[in-house]
Amino acid sequence: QAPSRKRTPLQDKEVQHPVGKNMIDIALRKKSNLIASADVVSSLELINLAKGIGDKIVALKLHSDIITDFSWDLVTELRTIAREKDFLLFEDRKFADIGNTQELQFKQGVYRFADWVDMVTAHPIAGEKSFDVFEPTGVVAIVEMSSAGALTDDYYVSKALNIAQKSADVFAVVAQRQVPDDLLLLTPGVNIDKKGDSKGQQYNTPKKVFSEYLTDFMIVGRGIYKANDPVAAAEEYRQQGWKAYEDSLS
Ligand code: 5FU
Repeated sequence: QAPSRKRTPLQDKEVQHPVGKNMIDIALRKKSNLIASADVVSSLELINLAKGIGDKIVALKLHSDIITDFSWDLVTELRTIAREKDFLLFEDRKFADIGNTQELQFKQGVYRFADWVDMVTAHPIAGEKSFDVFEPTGVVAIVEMSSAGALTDDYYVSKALNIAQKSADVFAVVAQRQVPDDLLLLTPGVNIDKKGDSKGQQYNTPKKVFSEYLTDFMIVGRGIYKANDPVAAAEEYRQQGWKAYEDSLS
């Protein structure tokens, strides 16, 4: 899909949510629109990764339920590193239930995300009111998925965007296309070297997502944490991503 509008620079975006504003401020301070997806399964790997790449990223995206030895010590340490290195903690929980259940999953249980994460992902599948349980945590609505055969077709995406725009807690969406300007666009499925994996993931280059989708932030997982040198890889993605963003301004 050819971009129909010019990109609005990050500093001119009309994002009202404090977490969204914070993301933009961090991006401009660091010249980075990189979100690293830390899909590692131990606290030690996670802490090492966070310390190593923390100053190159805007947010560290987590799947807390894959961490074998998840603990409150881990949360405390992550929060300390996030403060020192100036990035946000982003739990990719992909809530997808009725509001009451999501509230319990968000505030109770082992993870108690409400107590420590800056932003979470949620599917709009259960309707607008299901988003009302996350305040003041920022919500990133999943309106389109990167994987082959995803059910998020044009009809779903337009209905999902509608819900995202109506909710005051949603400041960003995950999608593989340009979205309305009042939402930040976060795009996963980004890798410099690979086209996809054997389980349906599909990759684009940083250049493509910034120039064609006009994404605001790219999400990179294996391209960084599986690299021989994750710190060097994070720097490479940061540079390529920021250059692609700047090129797409003109
Ligand atoms: F919503 C989505 C999506 O549509 N595609 C994704 O890949 C989320 N993701 C997440 O981004 C996924 O759960 C991984 O945590 C990450 C991509 O990791 P990769 O290693 O770069 O493929």
